[in-house]
This record gives sequence, structure tokens and C-alpha cells, in this order.
Amino acid sequence: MTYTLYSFVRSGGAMVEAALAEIGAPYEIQPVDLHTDEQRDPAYLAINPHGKVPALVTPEGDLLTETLAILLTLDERHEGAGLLPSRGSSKRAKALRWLAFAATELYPIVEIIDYPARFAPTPDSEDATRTVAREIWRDRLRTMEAQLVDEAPYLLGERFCLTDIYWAVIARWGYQPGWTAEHTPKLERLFHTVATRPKIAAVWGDRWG
Ligand SMILES: N[C@@H](CCC(=O)N[C@@H](CS)C(=O)NCC(=O)O)C(=O)O
Repeated sequence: MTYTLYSFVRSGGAMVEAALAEIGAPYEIQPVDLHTDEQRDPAYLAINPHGKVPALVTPEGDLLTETLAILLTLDERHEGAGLLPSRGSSKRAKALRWLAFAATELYPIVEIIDYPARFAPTPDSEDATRTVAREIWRDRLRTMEAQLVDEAPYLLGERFCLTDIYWAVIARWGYQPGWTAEHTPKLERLFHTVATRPKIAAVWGDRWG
């Protein structure tokens, strides 16, 4: 009953790994090296034709891609793990709202920051393209920051959920060391709170530097 996670360190695969750790489900990692563009190899394109990580194969052999879909599927498959509040509750609605916000308004922007050449109309506009994307990224991080309060460890207060995992990983993206701590300190604190949850710390280790 082992999951197989196709992933790269610090990628969206880290969100799935953290969720699997919280569930306590056995999994193995198949590394896909984004530094050598292994995600574009035919062998990996046969798994995810979109050429992105993460991808997850369930113990039954179902292939899942799209981080949001993977996380929601894990919640459905392991309801006892409490990754989201109960169905129909206000807390669940809030968790889903901000999970979707990060998945649709933030995650796609990171491709522009990581690979500006794919979006820039000319090679000499790559830096400007990345700069514009990073400003949008930061603006949206500020929107997330405004949802957090000083008194509570998580988005939902004392109640941890999948959205905290997603936001914690997002907080480390964008090639902007130091910016998050200075401008979005509650998001920075959320990262550390999530990263030091015992089950997550056991799998993430010190890989975030
Ligand atoms: N929509 C996808 C996006 C996945 C994605 O962009 N993954 C990045 C790593 S965090 C990736 O594989 N990048 C490689 C590339 O774009 O070539 C999801 O939500 O899972």
C-alpha cells in the first residue's frame, strides 16, 4: 500500500510529501531532476504529459497530477487524517477558498519567475518579465499575509489544515530570500510552524536552508 511520488526537492512535490507524512501513509520518492530538465524526458512525459512535478501514483495504480487535485484526493482517501475540516463547515470553506487562491493565483506565476524565457517576447526582456512576475507574486503574498493573525499559528486559528502546507511551501518560492521574512512575517512564521510539525520535519529535514 505504498504511494509513488514523482518530485523534486522544494517543488510542489514537497506539499504532497508533507500531506503524506501527516497522513502517515507509506510512500517512495522518484526524483525528477528539474535542474537537468528531466521533466521533459520522454520517460517522464509518459507519466505527466504536461512535463511538471509532482505526480503521484496511488497504491491501486491510479496516476494523479496537479498538486491541488492530488491534495484533495489524499484528503478524500484519508478522511481520518483530518487534513481539512469537516464537510459543510465554515472552516472547510475558508480552507478551500485560500487553498484555491494559492493554487490558481500564485502557483502559475512561479513558472514565469523560474523560466522567464518561456514568456518573454525577446531574450533581452527576460529580466523585465521576471521582475513583473515577482511584483505580482509579492502582491499576492501580501494578500495571503492579511489573512493571518498574530495570535494564531495557522490560517484557521488553532486548526492545522492542507492550506497551511500549501502556503508554507509557497512562502519559500520566488527566489527572494529574506523578502518574505521582512514583508510577510506572519507567512514566514507559518512556514516555520508547518516545517517544525513533527511528522513534516521528519521528511522535510533541513532541506529549506
Ligand atoms: N499546475 C501544476 C504545476 C506544477 C509545476 O509548475 N511544477 C513545477 C515545479 S514546482 C515544475 O515541474 N516545473 C518544471 C517546468 O515548468 O518545466 C500543479 O499544480 O501541480
